[in-house]
Amino acid sequence: MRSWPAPQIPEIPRPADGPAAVRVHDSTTGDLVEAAPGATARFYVCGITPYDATHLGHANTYLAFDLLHRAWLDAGKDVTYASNVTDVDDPLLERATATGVDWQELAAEQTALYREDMTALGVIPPATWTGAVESVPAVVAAVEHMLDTGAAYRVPVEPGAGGDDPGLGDVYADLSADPSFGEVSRLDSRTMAELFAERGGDPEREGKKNALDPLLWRRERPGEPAWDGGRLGTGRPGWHVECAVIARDGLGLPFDLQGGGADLLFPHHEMSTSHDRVLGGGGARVHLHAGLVAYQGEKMSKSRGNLVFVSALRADGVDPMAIRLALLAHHYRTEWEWTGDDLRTGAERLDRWRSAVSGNGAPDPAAMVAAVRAAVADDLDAPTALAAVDAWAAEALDGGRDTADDLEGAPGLAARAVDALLGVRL
Ligand code: 5CA
Ligand code: ZN
Repeated sequence: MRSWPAPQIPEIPRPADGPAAVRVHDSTTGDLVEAAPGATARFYVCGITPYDATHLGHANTYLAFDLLHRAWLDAGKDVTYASNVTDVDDPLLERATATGVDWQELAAEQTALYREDMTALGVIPPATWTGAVESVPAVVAAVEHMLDTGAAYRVPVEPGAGGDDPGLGDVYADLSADPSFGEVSRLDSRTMAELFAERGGDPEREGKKNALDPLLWRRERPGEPAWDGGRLGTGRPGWHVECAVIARDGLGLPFDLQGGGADLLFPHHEMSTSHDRVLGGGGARVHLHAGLVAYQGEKMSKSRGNLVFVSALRADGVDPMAIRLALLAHHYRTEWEWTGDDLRTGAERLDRWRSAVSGNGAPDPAAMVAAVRAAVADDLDAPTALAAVDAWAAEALDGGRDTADDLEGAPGLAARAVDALLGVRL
């Protein structure tokens, strides 16, 4: 898919003592780890399912990974970012049916809106951005391979399903073919069973070998879109294998890091990593998850409908940089609840920072820039980074602008650093 325009990342002076190691919280072990210790960084962040996009929970997650992207670029790494759009899946089709719109139109319109929101928020786009629909031939080849190697099996479909070839069943992954299954989330079997049922799984489906075995290929059903599936028969891809294949094709296997909101650790990232493993290359070495944003007392979610949209705030005239600052004021791993105060605080901070960089001179920002770098490299600690800029801005504004101690060119240096490291354009 065509992604959105890349923001300009200003050049800023490199630290004299070399780049800091960028450490993040590995969801598997809970340890702080250097996810990309070498000269390159290859990462995959699960993209949107294009309906009810882009709410502030989505934006919060993508901003967290954008900070990581920027930290890696600042450390001089060659970064490759891949992502997807789940542009065909049960919840999207259900929403289209419920609202009487064509599912393709819904997906296209919401994907376009997401693209606009990401551009406005200054998020660096993925190098490869692949739709589930685009990935069908690659998914078919992968699932055929899994069938051939005994890592998948067919489950008969109900009468009326299966198009011209009802004898070919739906295809499920056989998790027993992967002895490492469970190593990503390390959950006990009861929690796995609960989360699988809650998050799109079908533990009750008759004919499965194991209740947790995930769907790889869903045969054609009356009224549902379907694609040529080669030896699989007509149908559409399962969710986890879609991300497994898109990440593999965008990055190669294994790759450094896979991320998303905390709701994706299980089953989604557990399953997609398992699929990559049986496809022969291992999946992400590190998994990273952002905390879920709540609103009105509950997780902001499409199914509950308690949503605040980036596009609605933009339409109200809110500066996207104020939204960016409102979200970055919370550490990415915390679970927090959005209120009107967040936006007010973000807008006030943006005003102060803009005032601070609007004179000819300002205090030397070198220590502030070092503090921002250190904070971001330490598990993307944006609140600490914002506090460092706040302190510098307070000093710049204290006693009026352009005092004798000021350094000429300091406002520009500070503005470029804030833009490069935090993605806030002043
Ligand atoms: N298309 C799949 C991933 S392959 C999907 O989960 N789509 S989504 O539209 O539901 O969510 C997009 C991203 O936003 C995911 O990383 C998800 O974990 C994250 N997300 C969803 N709701 C919230 C929330 N309330 N707070 C933070 N992140 C959220
Ligand atoms: Zn995904």
